[in-house]
Amino acid sequence: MGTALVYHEDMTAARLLWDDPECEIECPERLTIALERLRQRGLEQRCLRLAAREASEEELGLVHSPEYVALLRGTQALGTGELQALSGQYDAIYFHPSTFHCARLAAGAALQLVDAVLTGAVQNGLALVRPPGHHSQRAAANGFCVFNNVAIAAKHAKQKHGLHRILIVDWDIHHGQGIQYIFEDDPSVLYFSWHRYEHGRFWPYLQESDTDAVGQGQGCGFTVNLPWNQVGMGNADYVAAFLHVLLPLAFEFDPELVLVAAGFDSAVGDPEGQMQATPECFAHLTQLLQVLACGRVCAVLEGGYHLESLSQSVCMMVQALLGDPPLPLSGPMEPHRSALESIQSVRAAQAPHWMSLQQQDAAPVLSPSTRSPEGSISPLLPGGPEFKAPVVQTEAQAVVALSSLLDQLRLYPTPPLRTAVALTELDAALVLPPDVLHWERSAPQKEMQAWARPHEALAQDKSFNALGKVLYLLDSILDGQVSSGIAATPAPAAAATLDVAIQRGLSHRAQRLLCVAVGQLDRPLDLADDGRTLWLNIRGKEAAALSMFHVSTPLPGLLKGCDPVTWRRLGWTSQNGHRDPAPRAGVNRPRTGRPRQCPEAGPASTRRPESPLACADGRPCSPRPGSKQLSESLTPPS
Ligand code: X5A
Ligand code: ZN
Repeated sequence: MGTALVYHEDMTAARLLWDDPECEIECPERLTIALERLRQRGLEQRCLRLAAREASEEELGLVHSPEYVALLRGTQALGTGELQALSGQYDAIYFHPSTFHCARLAAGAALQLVDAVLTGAVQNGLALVRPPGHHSQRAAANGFCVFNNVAIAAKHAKQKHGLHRILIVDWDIHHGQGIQYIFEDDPSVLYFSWHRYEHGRFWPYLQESDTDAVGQGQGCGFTVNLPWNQVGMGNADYVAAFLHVLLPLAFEFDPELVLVAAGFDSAVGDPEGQMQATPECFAHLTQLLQVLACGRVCAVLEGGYHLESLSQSVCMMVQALLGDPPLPLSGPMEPHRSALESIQSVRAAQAPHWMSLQQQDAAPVLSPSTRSPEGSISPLLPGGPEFKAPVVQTEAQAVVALSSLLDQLRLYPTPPLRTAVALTELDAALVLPPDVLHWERSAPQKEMQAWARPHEALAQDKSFNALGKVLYLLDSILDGQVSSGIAATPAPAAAATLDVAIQRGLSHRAQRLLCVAVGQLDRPLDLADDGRTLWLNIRGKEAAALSMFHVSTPLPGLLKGCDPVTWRRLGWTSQNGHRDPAPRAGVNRPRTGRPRQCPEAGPASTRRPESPLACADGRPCSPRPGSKQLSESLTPPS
C-alpha cells in the first residue's frame, strides 16, 4: 500500500489581480515549486499520482450553504472590479475568475484522497491544493480559504464511508476557526489546532482560539486549541505539544482516520508564522500520526508562504508518508517556557473530558485560559514578562505547581550531572570526555551483601566491588542526581549484576523497566512476567516460554532474510519500505476510550460501533485490540 499525491495544474490558475499586501503571499508558485522539489527528489515518482477532480455542488453542500455555493458559482463571470468589491466583504480574501474551479478542485482533491485511503487503494497521501480551506465557514470565505476542504472530506468520510471517529490535526500556524465552527458540537470529529495567538493579538484575533474553547454540547472536549503566545516556537515545542497534548487524546479517541490540515506556515522562515520548526520536524510529526488509525493519514495543504521552507517541509512529510525514516531533529530540544504554559493550559482545560489527562493533572489549579495577559492571573508560572498581574499564590505554592508541571512533562529538572561512569578499575585504555564523572562510590556494604547472597557469580571480590558501584550509580539515576551512566562489570558477573540491578530498580522507584540486552545474555529467571519489565534481547535466544514481555530478535541488518513476523513484532520497517502497523501502545493498561461527557451533555450517547474498516493485516481497527490480540501478534513464528 502506497502513498497518494493528489494534484491538478488548474489549481495554479487563481491569483491576485490587484494590490493587496495581505493576500499576495498566497500565490500559484506555492504549488509549482513544492511539486518541482518533490520531482527533483524523486518523491513524486514514488507516489500514486491522482489528478484532482472537482467536488460536486452536493459535496460542497456537506459544509456550505446553497446560497454561498451559488454566490461562488457566480464569481466566474465577474470582472476584476466586481471581484475586488466582493472580496472586500470578507476578511483576507481575493477572488479570481478561476477561483470557483480551483476551489472545487481543492475540495475534490481532498475527497479523492480520502476515497483512495478508505477503499484501501493507498495507505496515506497528500493533496497539494489551492486555495486552502481551514478558515472557510458555512457561508463565508476567510483567510485565503473558499471551501473548507478538510471539513468537507471529514463529512464525506462519515457519510459515504460510515466512519464514526475522525481526528483532524491542524498544524497550520493559523487557527482553523472554520473547522472548529463546523464540528463544534460534533463528538465524532476531534479537532486539534495549534496556532500563533499572542494572547489574542494575532490574526484572526478570536477569543475562541484559546484553550478554554473546548466544544459545545455533545462536542464538549472534542475541540482542542493550543495557542502559542510567543513567536519562535520550534521543534521541541511542537514535539512536546504532540507528546503531551495531541497524542494522549488521540490514543484515547482512537480515530479511524486522521486528516491533517497541513499548513507549513508553522515552519521556519515563514513570514506569517515567525516560528522556528525545521522541515524535518514535519517528518517526525507525520510519523507520530502514523501510529493512529492504522496509518490512515490524509494530509491536505493549507498555508505555507515561504516557498523554499514550504517545499522542503512538503518533501519531508511525503517522505515520512512513504515510510522513509525521518532525519534527526536539529537545534535546541528544550521547549520554551511560554510553550509549556500553553501546553499546561490546554491540558488543564481538557482534563475534565479525557481520562488520559486526569491522574497527572490533579495537583495545581490552573487557569484554563491564557487570554488576558494584564487582567488575569497565571498561578502557574509567575514572573514571566507577560504576567504582571496580581499574584494570588504564594511563592511556595507556585513553586509546587511549577515542579509538578515539570515533573509531568518529564522535561525538567535536568539532573545536575549528565553522565557518570562506574568502572571496576580505571582502565587506561578508556578515553572518556573530561566532563564525564568517574563514579567511585559504592552502595552500603550491608545492602550489597543481601543483594549478592543468592548469586554465586557475585561472590568474587572484583564482581562484588563492581556491583557496589553499579548500584550506587543506579540509585543516583533513580534519585535524579545523574541523567545516565555506564557501568562496567566482569563478564562472568554480568547476568547476576543485571539481575540485582533490575530487582533493585523495581523495588526502589522505577514503575517499569525496559531492559535492552545486546548479545547472548539470559533473561534473569526470577524476572516476573507482570508487565513491569520488558526484556528486549538483540541477537539473543528466543524466549523459553511465550511472553509479551520478552522479545528476542536477531541483529537487524545481519540477517537479510529475517522473517516478517519478527519485523512486525518490533514495528520495524519492512524491506519494501512500508511500515507495518506497530502494536498499539498502552494495551496493558485498560483505557476508557472515550472522553467523559460534559455535565450538560446528558447521558453518554456516543456509540462505539464496530468499524467498517480493517487494518492491512486484517485485524479490525476498532474496538482497539485487547492484550489478547497483542499477545497473539507477538507469537513467535512456528
Ligand atoms: C490558510 C492560511 C492565512 C490568512 C492570513 C491572513 N491563511 N492575514 O494560512
Ligand atoms: Zn495559515
